[in-house]
Amino acid sequence: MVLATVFDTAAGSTVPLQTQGDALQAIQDSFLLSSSFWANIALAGVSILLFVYMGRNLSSSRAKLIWVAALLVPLVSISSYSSLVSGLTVGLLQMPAGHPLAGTGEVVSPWGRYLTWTFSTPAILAALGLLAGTDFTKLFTAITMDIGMCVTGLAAALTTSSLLIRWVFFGISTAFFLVVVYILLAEWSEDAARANTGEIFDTLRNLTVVLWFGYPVLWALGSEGLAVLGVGVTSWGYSGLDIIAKYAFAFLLLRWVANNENVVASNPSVFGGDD
Ligand code: RET
Repeated sequence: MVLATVFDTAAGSTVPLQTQGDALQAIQDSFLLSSSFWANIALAGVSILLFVYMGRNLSSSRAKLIWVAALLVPLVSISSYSSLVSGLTVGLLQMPAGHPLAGTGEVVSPWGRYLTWTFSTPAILAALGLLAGTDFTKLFTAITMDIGMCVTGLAAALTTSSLLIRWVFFGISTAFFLVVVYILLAEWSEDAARANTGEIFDTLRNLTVVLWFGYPVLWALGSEGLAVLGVGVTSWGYSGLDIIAKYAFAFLLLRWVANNENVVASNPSVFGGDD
């Protein structure tokens, strides 16, 4: 049971004040939740070492840029999961009326996930866009829409005033997401075919599109949405998706870049051209 500090309001009523210690206690009380964080800390650590090793012989600046973008993914991840497991970016929220968990007390919300996706997903898209040899306009569009998706996803998770507003933010986030999917499927696929990276791009694009659709589905079914799944299962769902969408993705990408550096080195510059 979580012990909340209480503070007195001007009107004389008392309001529970959550501390980081309360969140940490809630995490430590749930094996499912804490293991979903620790598994990713361990995997991110191994991935960082492996990816540094895999990029050791790269020499062209284009290949190195893709490598840095791929390396950022586990670097952001280890920071993200360390903040989650310490309770720093985990909240205890009272869900609004109408939510299935309304009135059941404080619901553990690992909102730090949505915040740190703002940094990790642009790195994934940068790596994919560079691999496809796309131009600056399309890269900028994909990344800014993706940031819009993450920030409005964070808003959906943190809104406690109204159930409707939670789902409105979910809808806005989904709209941003669909723009990203369109760019991946329609624009970058063509760019990659022109840049002779079509085969590996298509594999990574399919992996990305399929897995990324899992995130909103999990949000809708999990504790933040319809609460068909509990907090621990939802968190493991995200952690499982992360393991493939981040570490397996970056591994496949880096392995290909290390073996085909000459192909990416001859890609047109993302800042070049007049479009
Ligand atoms: C949310 C909820 C609102 C609607 C949508 C979402 C999509 C999230 C996605 C996350 C991908 C995260 C990755 C992280 C890697 O570090 C925010 C869950 C559309 C697509 C790949």
